[in-house]
Amino acid sequence: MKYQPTPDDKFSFGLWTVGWLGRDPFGEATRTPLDPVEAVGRLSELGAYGITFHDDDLIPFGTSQAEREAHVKRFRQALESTGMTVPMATTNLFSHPVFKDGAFTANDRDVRRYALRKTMRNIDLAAELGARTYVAWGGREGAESGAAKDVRAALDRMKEAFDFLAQYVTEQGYGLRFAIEPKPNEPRGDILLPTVGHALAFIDRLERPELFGVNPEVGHEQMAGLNFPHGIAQAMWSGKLIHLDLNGQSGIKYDQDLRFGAGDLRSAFWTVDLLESGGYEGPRHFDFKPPRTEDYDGVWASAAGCMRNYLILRERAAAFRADPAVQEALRTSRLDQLARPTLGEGETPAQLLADTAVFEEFDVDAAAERGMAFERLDQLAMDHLLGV
Ligand code: 3MF
Ligand code: MG
Ligand code: MG
Repeated sequence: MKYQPTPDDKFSFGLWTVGWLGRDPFGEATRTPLDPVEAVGRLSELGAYGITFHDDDLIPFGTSQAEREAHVKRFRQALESTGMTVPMATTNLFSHPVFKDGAFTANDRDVRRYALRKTMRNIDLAAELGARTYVAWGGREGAESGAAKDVRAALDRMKEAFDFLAQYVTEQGYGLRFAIEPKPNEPRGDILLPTVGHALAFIDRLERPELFGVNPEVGHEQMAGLNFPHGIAQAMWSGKLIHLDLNGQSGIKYDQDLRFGAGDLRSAFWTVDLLESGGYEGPRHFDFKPPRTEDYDGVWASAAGCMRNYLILRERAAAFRADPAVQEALRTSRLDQLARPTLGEGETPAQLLADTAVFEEFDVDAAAERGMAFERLDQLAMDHLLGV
């Protein structure tokens, strides 16, 4: 069947996505709790290969040690019977009121130390279940007012936490890397490491940067008015795109978490084009929320829609790249020239200065008159996207 996902497509979902009960700031839950075991089974039937979780999605906060083991055992059995994997896990450092001022950067030192222990405990479980990526979204690391957070001190504490956790996974011999997930705001008024660019710059300051990458989310970059494909392209260029959260967003507003393909469809097209042509090999992970209007039939339809839209866009992007008219248009727009180094091999400043064709004899007006032909190129993309 066309657009039918298989495990080779590497689609994964957070337990908290299909498991979202529909509680929002203005209304109560519209759905009843979903058993993680059922989530594994349903997602596997739909064609996903992986499931991801926050510690508290799998083992409710405050569970005793004995009960904890029972939860893990049932989950592991579900994984084994379906062949589903756990490519990534993460920590909930935002729901419990203790984290109201953040976790790794909370002003309260005891809260920061507790957050480290909570994270270490779930890292152990992640490693045990074979995860390769550990995501860190600092949802409450931020502030609503100026004096409340000394941002430079908070970044010191953030670095301290990540350096410490990197030391822990290294000492334990876990084959895990961390992926930092940026978000500009919500639930805090302003969140630290708000965009992919901020996160990349932060990673460079860590003691073991090779153990870190980013987990960009479509809607998070778009909430900041940024171009998602450009953000992940820079992460790829830096060798730091190790995971990502795919979903849909319509412009600068609250974190909509629509299913992938909803919202900004053109951005979704370029995202898939880039992932597929740029050599990204990680999971295609969906972090979306089936709207609270939906019952469970709607939840599974929404999850299936994420994967279906990805596969449709993958086909359309491949057709775009393969089209001889597109290849010709790319040349007309001189993308081949952009791929060429600006300087000759080993060319020195003195040699460039001596080359009069570059400056003294360069016909600036003629160069300025050349059209770039981007509109024709973009219309070809549009035609492919629309399937005409
Ligand atoms: C919030 C998010 C988070 C993160 C998750 C880590 C609850 O906007 O996107 O989902 O993705 O905490 O993966
Ligand atoms: Mg989000
Ligand atoms: Mg996310």
